Amino acid sequence: MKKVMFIIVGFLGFMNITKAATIDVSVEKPVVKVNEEFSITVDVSNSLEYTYTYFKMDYDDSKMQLINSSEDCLDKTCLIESDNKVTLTFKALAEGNIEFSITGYYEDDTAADFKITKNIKIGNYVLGDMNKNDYVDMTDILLLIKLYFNKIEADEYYNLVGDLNQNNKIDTTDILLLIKTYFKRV
Ligand SMILES: [Ca+2]
Ligand SMILES: [Ca+2]
Repeated sequence: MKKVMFIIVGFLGFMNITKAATIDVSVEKPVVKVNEEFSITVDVSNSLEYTYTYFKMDYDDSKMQLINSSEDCLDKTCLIESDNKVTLTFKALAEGNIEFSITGYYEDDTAADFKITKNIKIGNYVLGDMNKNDYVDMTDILLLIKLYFNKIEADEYYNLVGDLNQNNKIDTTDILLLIKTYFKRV
């Protein structure tokens, strides 16, 4: 009997852990260029029992700045009551690696028992921009395909901007991601 109780308590404990991980944070691009705008989406729609009423963000505001949001945000605090998704638009201000984190808060101002951290890299190039014209175009796709098949010579710049999935090599996923980026833009 004792054993069964332990199993039940253990299972309930596991359920609680699963429930806690309910805020989803996705960053639009792994690398952005200085002055480029990018979005971060905070999504609680997968939450089994949504109870957070607001969340607080933490990031270096000398490197990125919030310029727009789909919900009310003030001083890095955003309401997330009415909608299950908040889209935040930022502008990259200076080069560097930024830690962006979010903590959910309950109505009585106590913090939820977790924090989500994402890394954002602000560089001096547009990801996927092989021909250096500051945006993703058809020529970039062709150049990346050529690079993949060794038809053009690899260099530091190509390897940097062509690595869309950030795994330190040029692979077919990079080509697919660049095609996706291109069609999203046109
Ligand atoms: Ca380009
Ligand atoms: Ca890659």
